[in-house]
Order: sequence, then C-alpha cells, then structure tokens
Amino acid sequence: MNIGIVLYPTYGGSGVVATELGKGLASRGHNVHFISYARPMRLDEFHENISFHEVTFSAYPLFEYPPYDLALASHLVDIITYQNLDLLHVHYAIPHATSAYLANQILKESGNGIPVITTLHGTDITIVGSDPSYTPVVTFSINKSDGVTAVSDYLRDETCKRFDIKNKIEVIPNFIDLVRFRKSEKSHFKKALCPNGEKVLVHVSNFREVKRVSDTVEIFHKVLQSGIAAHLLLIGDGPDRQKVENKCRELKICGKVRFLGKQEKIEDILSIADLFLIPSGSETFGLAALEAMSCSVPVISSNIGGLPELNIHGETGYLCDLGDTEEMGNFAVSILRDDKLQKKLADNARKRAEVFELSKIVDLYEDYYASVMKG
Ligand code: GMT
Repeated sequence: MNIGIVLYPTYGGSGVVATELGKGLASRGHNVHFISYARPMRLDEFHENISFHEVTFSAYPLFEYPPYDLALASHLVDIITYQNLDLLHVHYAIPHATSAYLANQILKESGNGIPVITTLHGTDITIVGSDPSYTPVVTFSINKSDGVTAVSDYLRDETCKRFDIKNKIEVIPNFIDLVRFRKSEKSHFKKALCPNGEKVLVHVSNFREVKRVSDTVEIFHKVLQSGIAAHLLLIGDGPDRQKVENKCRELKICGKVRFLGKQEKIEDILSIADLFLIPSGSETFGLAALEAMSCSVPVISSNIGGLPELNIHGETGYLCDLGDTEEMGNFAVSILRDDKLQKKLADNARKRAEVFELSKIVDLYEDYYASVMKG
C-alpha cells in the first residue's frame, strides 16, 4: 500500500509513535510517505520504502500567524495525487485531521478522495482540543474521519465524554521495539556517573507543566532525605526547565541532579536506571514509561489517565494519587532499599512491556487499515 503519515516531527509523544509505526510498515513492504514541517527526529536512516515530504509555507506581512493548516492541506492534495496514496493516516487531531478533511474534499470534487484515519494521542483531546477555541473543529474533523483510533481505553472514553462523537473509536495502544529498548551492559557509563555505586533515578519528558517535573524533584529529595545515595537524571527540555532548576536550588540538591537535555539514545541511560519517575498531571498512555519498562526499570507514576493500563501497581512499580510526592517518595525508598523487590519489579516491567511489542501493534494497524478501506 502507499500510505501517507502526517505527524509532528518532535522528540517524544505522537511524533515518535507515528515515525516508528511508519518504519514498521515500510519494513513490511508498504511505501510510507511522512509529511510534516520538518524531518521527524526518529527518521534517522535511509529506507528504500520511506519518503519524506516537507510542508513549506510562505510568510506574508499580512499574516501574523502563517496558516500552516492550509499549506498542509495543499501539500496533501499534491502528495495524495502524485504519489498515488491509498490511505492517509494523521497523528494528532489538531490541525492534521482538519487539513486532511479539507484536502479530501478538494480531491473528491474530481472523484479522487482517499480514506483518512485519525489517531488521537492525548493533549489534542485532553488539553488543547478541549479548549473552546478548537472544540467545534476538532469534533467535526474526528467525525469526518473514515477511521479513528486512540492510544488507550482512557483516551477513547475521554474523547467520547468531551466531544459529540458519532463514529466508533478503535483502541490501538502504543508500542515498543523490545530489541532497541532493553537493558544493556553500560557499567562504564554507570561508573562515570555514580563512582560510589549510587542509585540512579530517571525522568524523561518535554518539561511542560502537565509533566510536573517539580514533583519528580520532590520525590527525589525524599529519597536523599532517607539517606540513600542517589542521582537524578532529567532528560528532555521545555518551558518548565528554569522552574525545576529553581526547585533544585531551593532544596539544595543541585549537585545530585543532572539535566541531560534532549537525548537520542535514551535506552543507554535507561540501562543504568534503578527507577523511573512519571508523576504527570495528565497522560493518555505514557510512552516514556513504556520505554523505561522495556529496559527493565520499575516505574512510579501518578494513577491518572492511561497510566494504570500500563503500570500495574505492586507488579511493575507503583501508582499514587496525583501530587502525592510523600507516598511516591516512600515507594521510591522501599524499592531502592530492597534489591530483591527492585529486581522483581524490573523483571515484571520488562514482561509487561512485551505485551506492547511493536510487530503485534503494527499487525493491529494493518488490520484496521484493511477494515477502513473495505468501508
Ligand atoms: O504532551 C506530550 O507528552 C506529547 C503528546 C503528543 O501527543 O505528542 O503525548 C501524548 O501522546 C503520547 C503518544 O501517544 C502518549 O504516550 C502521552 O501519554 C501523551 N501525553 C499526554 O497525554 C500528556
């Protein structure tokens, strides 16, 4: 099949899922056309079945905000027509589902429309999409898609609660490459960072408010207060970075916290981690937690959104009430003090990750594509 995938090109989240899905489909012989305003971060190698189409758009003095959604729709008309696409799969509703609808309407004028599938990822529904300035357009665009998927039961239910949805939403969870994301021998790296055998806690995010990175720092502070020697590695960057640095200064723990910024090979860092922290205020799936679990790292998370569908309390880690850094800290201490417990949770985390193995989920997408194409 010739498949168009519209995505955000950024680190993490929907962009990673869309890119890895496209790579998986290409390795099965499909021709995959990625479409975005920049080359996706995870699209780092040449593959004979993969093309990338950059959406360019002109500035004009009249436009304070150049209309990307219109430029995307125009590019889609061109790509669908000249690359003979059979199907368009857009990731993140805003504005991708809307641009896809517009492009399809233009093509339908000459009888050339194609099926459009929209995958909902999270903030397109729970935060941005629910803003009244977008709600009618998001509702309309979801309802006009030929197929709609969500990355967790929670997101499906939340979408139906928040919007007047007419079509059935299929749940296809996110996935993981178990070969790439596995614990590997990195003792030299661990020695360099923790010369005295200190424990390693890791957090990965885009440092937006919703990720509550300051809670991560508070949990870590509790670990240090318990007398456990440890380091916290913070991976990623974003708007809350300064706030988080200030928190570390306030708690006088700057020497124990390393800000590593955006990293390509997260699996190398996860390989030396003893514990992963994800105390988010909203998380429809929690791909970062799945990456950690696949590298045999137990997870402490908040018990919100799709996280309970992934992290199993007492088995792969622990789930706590939102903002309860006291309890999260207590669980962290109990894991880090007890090597047997840490190992049991770590092994279970890896086993749980196997449920989300890449090829199983690519199968689900292929089956779903076939059912939507049949109509
Ligand atoms: O805010 C983000 O974390 C990015 C966002 C996205 O759509 O790019 O991530 C969402 O989609 C991910 C992939 O499906 C999920 O794993 C994340 O849980 C989800 N983030 C939130 O719901 C906050």
